[in-house]
Amino acid sequence: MQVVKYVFQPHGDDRGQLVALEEIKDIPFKIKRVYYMYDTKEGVVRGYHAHKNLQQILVCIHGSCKIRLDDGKEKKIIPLEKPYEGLYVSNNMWREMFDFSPDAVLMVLASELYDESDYIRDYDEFLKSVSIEG
Ligand code: T46
Repeated sequence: MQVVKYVFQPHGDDRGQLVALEEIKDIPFKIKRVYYMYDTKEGVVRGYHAHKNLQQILVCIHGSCKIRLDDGKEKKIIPLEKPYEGLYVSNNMWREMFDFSPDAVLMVLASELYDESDYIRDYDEFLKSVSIEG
């Protein structure tokens, strides 16, 4: 599995840092939705699903967390702890988010609007769908 992590350009000066993200230029898709999670309780694991079409970029803009990616053949754990790093998560990729620090804010840039029918929440169904794909 190839893990695609983006390192964004911080525009730093003596006031501090600013990161700007533009669709297509900095992000490989048009951004249709932004959401973020915060105040995640200790020991919580979120996710446990894949998407049929959705592509996303995950940025832990404050604090830290870990992402487990699983393409049906291989699993990888990717720590996110820098506000200028983004993890690309493609469709057909099982994801779990865990180990959130109490101050973690995980922001997600998404290629599609929210659509419950795009979720694959059953792990066996996910394995079947990726094996059919080849
Ligand atoms: C993903 C990972 C990284 C909405 O109403 N609109 C939205 O755009 C989203 C993302 C969620 N919701 C509602 C649906 C649920 O009632 O917010 C609630 C929590 O969503 P969910 O349990 O799906 O959250 P996670 O953290 O398990 O997964 C989320 C995204 O849903 C998912 O697409 O890839 O973050």
